[in-house]
Amino acid sequence: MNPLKRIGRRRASVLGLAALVALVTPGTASGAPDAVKASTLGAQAAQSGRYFGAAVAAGRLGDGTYTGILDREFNSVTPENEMKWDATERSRGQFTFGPADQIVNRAAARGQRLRGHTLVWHSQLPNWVSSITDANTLRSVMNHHITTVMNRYKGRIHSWDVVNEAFADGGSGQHRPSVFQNLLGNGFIEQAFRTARTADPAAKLCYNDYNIEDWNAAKTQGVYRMVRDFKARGVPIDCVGLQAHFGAGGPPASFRTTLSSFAALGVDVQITELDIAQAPTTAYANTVRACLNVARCTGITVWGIRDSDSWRAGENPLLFDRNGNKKPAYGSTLTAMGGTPTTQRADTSSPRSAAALPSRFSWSSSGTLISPKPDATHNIAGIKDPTVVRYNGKYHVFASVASSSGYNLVYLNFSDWSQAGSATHHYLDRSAIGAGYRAAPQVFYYAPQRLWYLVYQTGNASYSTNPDISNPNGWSAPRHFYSSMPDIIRQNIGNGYWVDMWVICDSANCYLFSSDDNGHLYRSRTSVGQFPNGFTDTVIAARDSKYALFEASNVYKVQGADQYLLLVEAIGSDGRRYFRSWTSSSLAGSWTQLAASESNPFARANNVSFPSGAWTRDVSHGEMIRSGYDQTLTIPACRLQYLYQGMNPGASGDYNLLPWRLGLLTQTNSTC
Ligand code: 9MR
Repeated sequence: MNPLKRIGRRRASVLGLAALVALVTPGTASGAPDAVKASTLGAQAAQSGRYFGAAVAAGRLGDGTYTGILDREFNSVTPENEMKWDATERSRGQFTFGPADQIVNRAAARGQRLRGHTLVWHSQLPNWVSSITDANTLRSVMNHHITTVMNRYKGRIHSWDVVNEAFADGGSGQHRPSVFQNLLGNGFIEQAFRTARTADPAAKLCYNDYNIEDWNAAKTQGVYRMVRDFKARGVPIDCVGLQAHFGAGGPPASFRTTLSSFAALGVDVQITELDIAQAPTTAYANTVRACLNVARCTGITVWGIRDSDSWRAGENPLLFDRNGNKKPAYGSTLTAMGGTPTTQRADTSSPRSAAALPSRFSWSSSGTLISPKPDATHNIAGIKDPTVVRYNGKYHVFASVASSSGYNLVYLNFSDWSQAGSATHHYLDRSAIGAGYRAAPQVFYYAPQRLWYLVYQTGNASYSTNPDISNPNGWSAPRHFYSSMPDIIRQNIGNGYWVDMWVICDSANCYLFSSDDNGHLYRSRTSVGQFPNGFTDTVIAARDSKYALFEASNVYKVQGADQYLLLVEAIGSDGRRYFRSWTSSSLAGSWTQLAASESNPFARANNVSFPSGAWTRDVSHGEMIRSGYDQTLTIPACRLQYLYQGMNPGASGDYNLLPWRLGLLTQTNSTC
């Protein structure tokens, strides 16, 4: 946004509809927004509300091929070994969380969900536990272990394997011997689940095992009887994990019966460690189909990414070969979920390779959620240009505050939207950010430096950093990204203003987008290693007429899809603000129209319903609710939400004194 004397609502409204039609290039949007075929596993699984995950090893996170596939294909992560007892509590009471934290923090920052694996297991158990001989000691050690590990990751793990592999192989259908079984008896599993429920009441608690896929197996029946008994007696259990380590024949014929029989007990089922010897296409497709056919089968995890990452590497059981190429089973898996595989090449070069987002949008708006809170020294007229991340269980919102004396910034946090109105407003002119013209903030966590960045406009593109997003006093003094306005902007800006700086990074580069209120979107580049320094190579990333490509651009990575989303605010034929949208397969690529016209907008008064009253006709400068919080700016592929500024349609007068307020759009035509 521009803080100076600038185009007002009335001036914009002189644009007639005919003029607008000429300004806006024709959209490519076609028919209805129904069933979208995604081209990655996670995005396609999300179409039915499921996840598609992978076991991840902390030691491989430095391998770019590995993380490239992980971030492109998977929306859930299970630490392969890092949360096991021998990794987390090697000696009694001494907990080590480094490698598990690495996986958890990385996944959380990218919006990937997490499975916890595993709390109580006879294997990978340190000697000091297996050599305990006293039942009371073991019980207290087990409870302490469960509580400490679950507390560490509370709120971040969607499902925990509380007890792993407690049943014996063969025909007995009974528990296997273990130190837990031997000292605590059959009740140890129940004890573990009860402790787990207390430790993290929000996590789903799973019993996880192998060779329980065949309904006719004694082991399956033993587990089934236990779950039935737990449900009958109110012992907390929410899910059964079927590991699904299959031979080349794939799942047994009764696999779907097994899944639906467990589900009928009132628990979710999840395929937790899928791998299949030689990865036959049909075997993978059959496994996936069995899950899709059971409503309570909520997700699938493969036990590794490339064959060379597998604990069964000699059997090549996974979906990617050792070079990271998709194997035939990848295609059959994606197709079985209803997705469309793309060729390897198209994945990196075609701008249309992923269709994770629909081409039409409809929204429902909240009423006004956030209004100015003037104090003795801040006589605020409008609150504007919000940026938001969800981190540590809270929404953290930064916004511009406008008054007759100009623009500065405000910060507030709250745990849910119903609390937004009562949150305290912290004026950031009291921090080292200082007084004077600072506006249009953008916040993100720059993971390589473990620092929060607030990017904003000051006439230049500026930023401050803070190790703790929740500390309003922790921001550093402003620094500039550029020594002066890049030449290409100077040459094209005309009578416009240089506004709305926006940073987004992929694995190699960071890009800084900005607008000139004169029909140009600019893009500069630096490397991830050099950021925040070195922004150069400024180019015009998109151009249109002044009002069709006005300002307030947002650029996001669509989770699980080979797709980026660009939003730019436009001024419509009615003089009202709205958003147009484009997609690209690369941040440096060209942008293809998605929903980009007045009749098919990304978000405009004509595709927004206002159940609690039409308090605005403008859908103006805002920010998407992201699925993570890091510099990749990842958003979900469905059920989008957008925090925006709107205002009383009757308001007029000095632009800086307009009564802007914040509200939240929620997508209503999501297909997943
Ligand atoms: O994949 C894991 C491998 O790296 C470990 O060496 C092994 C040690 O037991 O555990 C593997 O994962 C197992 C999982 O935790 C439980 N189900 C069986 C998996 C394959 O052995």
